[in-house]
Amino acid sequence: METISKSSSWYNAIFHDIKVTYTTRDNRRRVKIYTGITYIREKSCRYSFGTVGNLARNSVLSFGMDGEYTFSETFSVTEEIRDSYNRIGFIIIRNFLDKEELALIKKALEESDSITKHAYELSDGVDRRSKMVLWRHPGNDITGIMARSEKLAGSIEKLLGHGEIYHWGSKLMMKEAKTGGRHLWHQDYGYWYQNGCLFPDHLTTAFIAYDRCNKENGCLQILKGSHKAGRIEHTFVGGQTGADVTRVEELMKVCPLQYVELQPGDALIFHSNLIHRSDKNDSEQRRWAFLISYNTKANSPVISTFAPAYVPLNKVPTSAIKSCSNFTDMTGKAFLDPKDDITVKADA
Ligand SMILES: O=C(O)CCC(=O)C(=O)O
Ligand SMILES: [Fe+2]
Repeated sequence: METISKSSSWYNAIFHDIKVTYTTRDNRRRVKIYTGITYIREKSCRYSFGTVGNLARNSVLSFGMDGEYTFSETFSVTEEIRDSYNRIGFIIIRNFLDKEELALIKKALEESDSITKHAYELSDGVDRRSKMVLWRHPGNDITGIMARSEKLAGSIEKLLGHGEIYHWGSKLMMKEAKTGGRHLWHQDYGYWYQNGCLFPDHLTTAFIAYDRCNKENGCLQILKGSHKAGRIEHTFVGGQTGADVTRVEELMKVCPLQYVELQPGDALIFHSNLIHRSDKNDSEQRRWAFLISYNTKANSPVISTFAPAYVPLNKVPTSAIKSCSNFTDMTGKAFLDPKDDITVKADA
């Protein structure tokens, strides 16, 4: 998110879907969203000053992408954040994990093999394989504490607004340099439907960047607002479940494609019907990311599959992440053996 003061030259620029945050003279914080392309000329800039009116003398205007926020100690899910999520199907929270938290997670992922030894690969339907580790329950190690933390689980509970949430599943997506595979266009609810969850609005995923994610190393791509299209038909393509290609092509004409470029620690939280994909990784940069998914107690599956029925999450305070010293004991996580997953073909 770009923060630009009233005096700096932020005019003569083109923005796509911007959010303008400003302070009025009577010190109230206001937010305006301009969808589509906004060309800010010096003139129209005065005009927006005019329309927003009564700007405080030293007001700071923040221009950010629609749905983008920054984490701070005072961060909480506001009505504005919920509105963004419901309108466009996702939000981005920059700096969600700080350097200290990332360094602790590194101990579990790179200084021990207690998570990565459970990795397996699935064909991407073309010529690459996607490497990942899946687990059903959070457990008590640093990655589980993160998933159960007030800042993640508490925020998601508020964002969904459908009562108590629980851990639906976590993935460490290990998109390796030079070899990492693609993910085809899909909705997560395309396969979670098969796990017997009735309401897509009750399911969401936090994609948390562990490495930097950019176009070069296959960052996530999303079709903004596509969650409003409902569930699209999905079929097997290679080892993965992919959304009906013709329907996706039509939706691409009306739902803008957005590359979600993230720095380590940034989080994207997206609706289970938001259509997304990612490219193979031809770059020298590894792209590892966590995908932590949640469901609500009220939406516990009506059939029995490998996916967990409601079990309390046991939230912990955010400070528990930094005080966690368990980087190796993965008891209770229930790592997935792909042979148990009815929505993928492990041997494809
Ligand atoms: O990590 C990625 O690029 C996409 C993964 C994904 O969408 C999924 O596992 O459902
Ligand atoms: Fe997905």
